[in-house]
Amino acid sequence: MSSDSVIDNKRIKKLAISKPIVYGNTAKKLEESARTDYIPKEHTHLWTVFVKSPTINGDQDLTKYIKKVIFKLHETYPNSIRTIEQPPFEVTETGWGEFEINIKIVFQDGSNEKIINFYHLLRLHPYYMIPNVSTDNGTPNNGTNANKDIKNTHTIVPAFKKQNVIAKDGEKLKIDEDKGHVQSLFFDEIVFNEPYIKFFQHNLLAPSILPNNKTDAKIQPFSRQLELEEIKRLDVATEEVEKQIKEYHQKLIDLQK
Ligand code: SLL
Repeated sequence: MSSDSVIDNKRIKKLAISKPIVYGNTAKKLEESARTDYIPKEHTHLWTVFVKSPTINGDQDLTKYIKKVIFKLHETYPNSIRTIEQPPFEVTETGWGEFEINIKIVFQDGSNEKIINFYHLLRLHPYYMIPNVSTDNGTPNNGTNANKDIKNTHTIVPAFKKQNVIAKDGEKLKIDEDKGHVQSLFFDEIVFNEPYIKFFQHNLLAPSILPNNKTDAKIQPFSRQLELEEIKRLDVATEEVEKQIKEYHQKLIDLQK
């Protein structure tokens, strides 16, 4: 072994590189007329589940470090394990039901990174879950006109027409009820902790640049502009909370008097 490869196989201590990633699904209702011989009558939706890059270079960036993505569908699907070895890392299918899709991201050889394993709930319908919040009298607040789910810890509420809503855990849910379109997106980051020098140099070194503006919001709604807008909203919210704390603090002092 040459001294070069000994160095190549060293990890870079204390370095963490993060790469942005977007995953989720789009779905649209299938008109009955569209259900041809190839599409069974009971299949009500056409959907695509994907892992993609929100950066300017898009999936070209992803292939630097992602070798393949494995989507495990519900067992009602034939060949339910779908391995995608080149971009776009996606699976398009038709079906009738929502289910958890298991997604595994496998990294390029030489990275020595463990497989990332997670789940995405395939969304076909314009509904989302909100956690039940206890009201002052201790009874759970189920919202109006809402159905309770079995565990009674979440309430299912219809999402508003044509809206972008942040549902639970940062899910970006986009709905166009008239057209029967639903989009459920998650933005996340893959963190490479103490990467190998060679892998870092060949596969991770190029910066991952988010697009500047929202012009391509239809394809992927994550951009530096939106990030800045969100930071501003957070600043406003923080200020408001601080103001309220001060007010309550004053009230408390007055009451004590
Ligand atoms: C449900 N627990 O009952 C879920 C299961 C399964 C979805 C959903 C079938 C596709 C096919 C399909 O859409 N499965 O027949 O090829 O809602």
